[in-house]
Amino acid sequence: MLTGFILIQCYYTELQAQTLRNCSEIHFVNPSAPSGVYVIDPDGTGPLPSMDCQCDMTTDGGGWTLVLNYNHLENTDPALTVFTVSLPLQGLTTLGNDESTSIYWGHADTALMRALYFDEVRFYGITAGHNRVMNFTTTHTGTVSYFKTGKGSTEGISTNFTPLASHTTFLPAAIDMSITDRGNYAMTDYPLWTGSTYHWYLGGTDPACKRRWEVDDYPCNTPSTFHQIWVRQNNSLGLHSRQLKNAEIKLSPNPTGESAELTLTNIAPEKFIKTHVQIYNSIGIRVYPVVTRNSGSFTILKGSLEKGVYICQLVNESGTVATTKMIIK
Ligand SMILES: [Ca+2]
Repeated sequence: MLTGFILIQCYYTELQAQTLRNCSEIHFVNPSAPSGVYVIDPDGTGPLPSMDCQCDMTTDGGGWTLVLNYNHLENTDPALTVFTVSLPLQGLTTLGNDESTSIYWGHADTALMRALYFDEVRFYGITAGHNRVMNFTTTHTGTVSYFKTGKGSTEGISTNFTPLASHTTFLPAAIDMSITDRGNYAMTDYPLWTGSTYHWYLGGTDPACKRRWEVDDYPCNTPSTFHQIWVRQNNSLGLHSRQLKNAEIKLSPNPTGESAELTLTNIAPEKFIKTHVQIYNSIGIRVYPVVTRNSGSFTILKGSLEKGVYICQLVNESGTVATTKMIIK
C-alpha cells in the first residue's frame, strides 16, 4: 500500500554533456565546482569558438566570469588588448607585476560581452598609490547595457551598487561625471569618474595626464595597479532558458485524491510563465483533467480520471522540462 508523498527530482544529464556558456551556468549545474579555469562556449551553437575562462566560484556566492584583467607594473604604459574570440585569464593578484605580454592582459570586446549573457558586474581594483580597495557588485541596467554595446554610460551606478566586505574606495559613490559611447573601451575609459579626483582609468591617451593607471585616484603618474571586471548571470534574475531543464518538480499529495499541487523550484518566474502541463495515462494516451495555473505552481483536479498511475510532464516551447509520476487513489 502506498503512503505518503512521492517526490521525484528530475536533473537532466544532457546539459552536462554540452559546453556551458559561462561561469554562472557552470556554477548553477555544479554549485561545488571550485574557482579556476574552465572551457566555455559563450554563444552555444553560434560562431564563437569554445574558449578558456577564469571562474570565481566563491566571491559573493560565486558564478563570476572574468572579462577584464590588467596587472600593470609602475612606470610602464603598455597598450591595452581587446579580445574578440578569447578571454583574459587571471595571473598574479598582487601589485608590482608586468603581465602585459601574457594571456593575463586584456579585456573582452562588446560582441563577446553580449554573448556572455550577464546581468551583473563586479569591479575589483587595487593600486600602489594608496590602500583603498575597490570591490563592489552592481545590477545597474545602464552599466550592463553599456558594457555589452559600448553605447550609453554608467550614469546611475553611483546609487545602484553593493559594496563587498573589503570595499573602501570613494568610487562609485562619489561619481560626479559620466562619459558616453566608448565602444570597446567602455570598461577602461572612465566608467567611474569623479572629476579631477577619483578615476577608474586604464591606459595613456589623455592629453592632460598622459599615462593614466588609476584606481580611485588621480595620480598623473603610473603606480603599479591591478584592475579586474567580472560578470555574472544572476540566478535570481533568471539563467539561460536551457537551465530550465534543471527545474525541480514536486507533486503533493501523491498519491492524490481529488486534487494535487505541482510545484517547481530552480526556475525563474519569467521562465515558469512559458511552461504548461501535459498528462498521460499508463498506456501513453493524453488525458485532460482541469489544470489551473497559480503563482509558481499548478493545481491538477482529478475530475473524471480513474484510479491509476499517470505521467505529468512540464513542457515549454523547446520540449519537456521535467516529468513526474502522479498516482490517483
Ligand atoms: Ca559557439
